[in-house]
Amino acid sequence: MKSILNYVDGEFVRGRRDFAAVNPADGSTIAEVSEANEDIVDRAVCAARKALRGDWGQFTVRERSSRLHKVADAIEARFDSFVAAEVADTGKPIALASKLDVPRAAANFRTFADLIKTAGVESFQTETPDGKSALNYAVRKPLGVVGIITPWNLPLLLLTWKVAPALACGNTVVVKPSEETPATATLLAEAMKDAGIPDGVYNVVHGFGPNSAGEFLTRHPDVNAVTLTGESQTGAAIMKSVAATLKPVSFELGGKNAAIVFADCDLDEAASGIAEAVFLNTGQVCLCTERVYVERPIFEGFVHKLKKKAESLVIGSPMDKTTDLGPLISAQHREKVLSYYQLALEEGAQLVTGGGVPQVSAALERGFYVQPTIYTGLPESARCVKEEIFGPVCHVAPFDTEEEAISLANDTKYGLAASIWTTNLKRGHRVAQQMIVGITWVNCWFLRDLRTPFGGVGLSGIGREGGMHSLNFYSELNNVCIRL
Ligand code: NAD
Ligand code: 6OH
Repeated sequence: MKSILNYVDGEFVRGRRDFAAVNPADGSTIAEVSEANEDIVDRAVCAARKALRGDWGQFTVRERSSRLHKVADAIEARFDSFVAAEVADTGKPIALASKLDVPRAAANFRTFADLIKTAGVESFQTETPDGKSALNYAVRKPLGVVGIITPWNLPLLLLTWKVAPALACGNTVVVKPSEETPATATLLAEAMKDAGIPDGVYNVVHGFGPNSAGEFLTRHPDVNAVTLTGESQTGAAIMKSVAATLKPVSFELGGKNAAIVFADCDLDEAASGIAEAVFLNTGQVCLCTERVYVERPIFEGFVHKLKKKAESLVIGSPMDKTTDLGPLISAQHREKVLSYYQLALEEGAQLVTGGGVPQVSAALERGFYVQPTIYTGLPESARCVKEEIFGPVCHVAPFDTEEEAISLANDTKYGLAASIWTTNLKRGHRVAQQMIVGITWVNCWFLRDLRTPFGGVGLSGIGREGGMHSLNFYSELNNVCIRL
């Protein structure tokens, strides 16, 4: 059986006990993962602290940038291994991992490697009361040791989305990948070695959240900042744990994202776009749409088209290049999603399609598959309309006016993403600007430019990452004021 170990100060380290990594497509155990106890987490944090004082801390920005490009090269050189590891851990289709997850990991490093070289800082010439002046300018410095905690849905993409800017700013990191998907963070350690990143700069500790590696890391007094992508309640738990040491946090959390489809949209484009937004990665993307509001004259036609799209998705082995929909991440998550399928009916939903477990081949019978599912007819107060399900499912409801659509879309405690589908440019701008979210797409979804602000409102997060927003989170600015 393959072992997945912790990575501390450039060495692979075994913990005191193991837990199983399971392939969601067939329920088989793919590796034994070594859980980091508190001592290993402490060693990782100490190694990261020591590395700040070593070569890494002396590197010029140009040198750091060049090494980060080498990390991207090393990921590309190991492309097939990263894809295979990600597919085995998550059950996502190989086509998706090859098109999205692994290329984005390399792109994350290249983007921040380039950005750090050109990033400016603020400066002001300040008039003083005596009629003279002073010069203010800010100096960018690393925060120190950054604790990075990541989820299972896009494991490598989301980990590198934080590791790349943290390293670009000169920090060292200790990462705690999800217990469900430990493989690619560990493989990244090998890419770091290939790229000449000094020992101790990138460390990996495996384990769970509460009373395990996640909590040991976030409460460690020598960690300078914590960044999390995960559930909203995990953000709340981590906030408590960092409170005693006042660490800055950046949280990218859950969502209950809405799409608004106006009667003047391109109906085929909207149906295709929303099918992707609901079902990509089996609905396990924080940005996925779970609420669709459609202007009444096209409601029936839209539901019909979306149903056809859902029913045409190929459910199958993640290793098959034609598969659109893989399994959910775990048996436990499948229980959760199926319980919402049941609840939707109890809350009065009409089932348009799906609602259960699909027929799959004998080899996949122990996998965690569910059907792509569409409901209509729920009241807005229904739990299925309010709570994040995180599966391949949406509820579609009609609306009559623009004002009503805006108010329905915004009626949520979350606020991550929204999409608007219209051919009326003025309306697109007008409605987009009224969405209470971090990201609004018009006639598209999950179209990313890594320089743009990314994050959420309300239960969807704290802060923004992306481009300069990432550089600002992962650095301390020291303002220097000189009397001239
Ligand atoms: P999760 O919150 O259960 O786990 C995320 C990570 O936090 C894991 O590594 C876990 O071990 C760790 N963790 C859990 N409790 C902890 C604690 N008390 N202290 C320290 N660490 C702890 O999330 P998940 O189930 O892995 O991922 C799915 C969730 O993530 C969904 O809610 C989804 O919307 C959200 N998500 C948000 C974004 C975004 O960018 N906003 C992106 C991806 C996923
Ligand atoms: C959530 O599951 C997806 C988040 C995506 C990003 O953070 C990104 O940078 O594209």
